[in-house]
Formats: sequence, structure tokens, C-alpha cells
Amino acid sequence: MTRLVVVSNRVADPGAGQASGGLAVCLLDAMRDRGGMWFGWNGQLVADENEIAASCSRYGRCTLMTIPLTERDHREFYLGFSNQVLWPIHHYRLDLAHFTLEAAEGYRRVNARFADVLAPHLHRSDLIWVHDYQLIPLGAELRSRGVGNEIGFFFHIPFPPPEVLTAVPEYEWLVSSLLEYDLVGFQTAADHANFCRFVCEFLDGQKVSPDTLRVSGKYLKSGVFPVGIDVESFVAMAQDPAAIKRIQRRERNDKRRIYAIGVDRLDYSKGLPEKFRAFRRLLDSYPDNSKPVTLIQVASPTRDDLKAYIDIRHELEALSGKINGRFGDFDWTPLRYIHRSVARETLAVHYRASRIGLVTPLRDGMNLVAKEYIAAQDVADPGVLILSRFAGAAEDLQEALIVNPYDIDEVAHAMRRAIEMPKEERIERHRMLMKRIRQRDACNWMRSFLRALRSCRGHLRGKLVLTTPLAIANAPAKRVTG
Ligand code: ADQ
Repeated sequence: MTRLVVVSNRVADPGAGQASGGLAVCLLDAMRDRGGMWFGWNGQLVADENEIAASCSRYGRCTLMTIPLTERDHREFYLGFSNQVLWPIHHYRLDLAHFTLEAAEGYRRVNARFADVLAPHLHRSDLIWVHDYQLIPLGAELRSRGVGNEIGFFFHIPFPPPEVLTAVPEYEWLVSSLLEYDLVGFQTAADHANFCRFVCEFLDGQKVSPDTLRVSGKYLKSGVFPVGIDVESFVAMAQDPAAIKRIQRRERNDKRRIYAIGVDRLDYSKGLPEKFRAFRRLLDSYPDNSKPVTLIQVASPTRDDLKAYIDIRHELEALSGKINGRFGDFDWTPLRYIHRSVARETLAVHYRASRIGLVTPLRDGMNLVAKEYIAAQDVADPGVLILSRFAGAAEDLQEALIVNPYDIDEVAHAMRRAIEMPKEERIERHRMLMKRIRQRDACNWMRSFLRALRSCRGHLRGKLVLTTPLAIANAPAKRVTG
């Protein structure tokens, strides 16, 4: 079998027991049995470039090859360009983007280094799959080192319309570098359409079929491959007898409570302050204390060296304090805010015990929590998923209660509706949702992307390689043959 080589910024640590990041979760699920090689950053920092050395370990049938970053790389490539330019702009937050030339240089430098380390370890028949916004130019860097293999790229985050994207000073170069891949994949049809618009309107490309673009006489395949979860493993985790006993114990002590749950990385894209305000509106508008609702919000720490993340953490602490101070009672804490990572088994059990799954990002590539919540439900008495229309998952999961997360009255009303929804309606909606997440699980995602990538074999040679990326807007392109 062809060896699969996956490249992502971070390689997940399978021994850590919990992975609070969507990319790590879906790739670990997908790679566990498939095997191959996974290359990326190990999360460690070193002072100097001379200290960078690759190390290897095994995870099942998979080889994990990792390198550290330097402190400067971390500042410029990771915190700088990736997380203060690309992440906010891809989530439509131009107000939070902060561009510097050093950060852009750092981004190019680390992508070049990834290519330097990886290229000597590649075999001619490897299928290479690069993941996410930190590594957009990696394909072009590999091509310029003579790598002629099929290389695919997948965007886990949204791809905004050209009107938003062009705010990145480097964008023409960055999107042009995507043309060096054989296949570029997106989470939703809307993201794919935005990409095609960019290529046609700004790079003078043409769409020659639904999945083929032609630019300067070259062809690029692109398509929609929605990420899924390992459904059966979540079903099994949520049905673990010891876990069920724990829930039953809680329910005995707490008969009148209804639980709503939110699980997110603590990121401004996840709409957490808006969610807390919608919960406050629910408590305000429906002071029906016969069935007090408790919201459990698990928010794992992420990128907490950046100001935007420190600000949102403070905002949430203040909001949760105010809500509990105003509505709490001797025997009721309305909002339980847990600011740490939690084991997946524990999450599964709490999903199952919650009548409402509250997934209300302001913008999200897909959102795996929505799918995990559905998988964990008791089919005979399921809870209700409330889902933001701005999560990629909403394109498919239409039987959820779809809401506008900016409209706190609408979200509060949906919570009320979920609390009152008759069991038959809950069962019917859940049955349809379960069907959809099974159709598009982690395994299907990987299989369909790799099938499409393999079918590119031999189609695309002599691609354009960009020579000096940061000055590319005005630079002539060099042709290579593979
Ligand atoms: P994320 O932005 O990280 O992923 P998401 O899809 O919700 O978002 O995945 C988060 C994962 O981390 C879930 O599996 C969840 O269970 C887990 N998690 C979150 N908080 C946790 C906590 N406190 N403790 C333990 N686990 C926690 C990115 C994109 C998404 C896209 C995924 C996959 O931003 O839009 O769905 O990649 O492509």
C-alpha cells in the first residue's frame, strides 16, 4: 500500500489522554489504524536553530516524526502570522488581525524548514497530505526541492470571501502557492465557492468543472470533504456502565435540574461571551424555577500568550461571576465554567447527561463538538443540539435547532424550545442527525480525500513554483518539471 505522510503544525501526543483541538482529534482518530508517517512540531521550544533535530516515535502503525521550533519561530510563525493574521482573517475578524513583516518572514522560514527536514525522508510513492493554515506554502516549498509526489492540502478552518481575504498583505502569494498542490480540500461548499471565486477573480483562473480549476494552463483539483468523528467510539464511551452509574447518581441528587453543555477551546471564534449572555437572557426571560437549567461550559486554554485570548478569558470570568452572583442559590450554581482540558470519556458522559448541546461559534470550519454531542446521546431519550448557522457543521446538520449566535434572544428562545421539546420530536431529530454523522465520519473523510488525491496521479506536472515568496506579487515564476 502507498505510504501516507501527514503533515500538520502540531503532532498530537497520543499519550496525553486528551486532545482539545479539532485537528488533533480527527487526525488521531483517522491515523490510528491507517498507519503511515505524521510529521510536525512537537510543541517544544529551543533557543537556537542549531538545536533543531528530528526525533521519531511510534503510535500504533504510525511513525510520528517531530521537530521543535525556536523561540523566534514560535513568536513569528506561530503566534505572529498563523494566529494573529491567518486565524482571525479566516474567521472574518479583520479587527483582530495584526500584520508585521517579521511574522510573515517567520512563516515562510518555518515552512521552508519543514520542507528541508521532511523532503529527505520521502519515498517516491508516498501520498502527502498537508493540514491547515499554518502550512499553506509547504507544498510549493516541497516542489522547489524536487518533490513530485501527489500532495494534497486541507483547510480545517473557514475560507472567507475574497473581500475579506485580500486584507492579508501576503494573500495573493499565499493563495497562488496553493496552486502547487494537486488537491485542495475544504469543509463546506461555501468555503469551496469562496476559494474558486478568489482563483477566478484574482488569479485569472477558470472553473472548468465543479472540481477543476485552470490557472495559467495548469489544473488544480479542489472539493468539499467535511470532517467527521469516530462515531462508534463516542457511542461506546458514552455507554460505559461506570460512567452511566455516575450520571444516575447525579440525577438522583438533582432530579429537577436540566443541563446544557458547551465544550470549546477558549477562542474568540467560539462565541463564548455571546453564549453566556444568551444563557443569562434565558434565566431572565423564563424565571420558571420549577426546572432550573444549569449550563456547564468546558473551555480549554489555548494560545493564552495573545492579548485577544487574555481579554476573552477575563470577559468570561467576569460574566460567569455576574450570572452566578445574580441567579445562584444555596443549592444551585447556574453556570459551571471549567477552564481546562477534560478527558474525552468524561466529555462523552456529560454530553449524554445534558438535555441541550450548545454549539454557538461566531464562525467555525466544521465543529466536531456538535457531532460528538449527537453521538453520545441516548437514542431512546436524546437531547437537543442548538447549532450556530456559522459553524460548517450547520451545512449538513439541519435537524439541529439552527440559530444566529449573535442574536441572544434567538438562542435563549431555542434553549427554551429544547427544554420543552416533546420526546418524539427529539427522537426523530436525533435519528436523522445520527444518520448524517455516520455517513460523514472520520474514516469517510480520510478515505474520500485520499481517493480524490490518488486520482490526481499523473495529471499535474510542470507546476508553477514561486521563487521568493515574500516578494512574489511582482516576481516572475519559475517552472519545474516533476
Ligand atoms: P477546533 O477549533 O479545535 O478545530 P472543534 O472542531 O470543536 O474545534 O474541535 C475541538 C475538539 O477538541 C473536540 O474534539 C472537543 O471534544 C475537544 N475539546 C474542546 N474543548 C475541550 C476540553 N476542554 N477538554 C477536552 N477536549 C476538548 C479546528 C477547526 C474546526 C474543525 C476542526 C477539525 O477550528 O472548525 O471542526 O479543526 O477539522
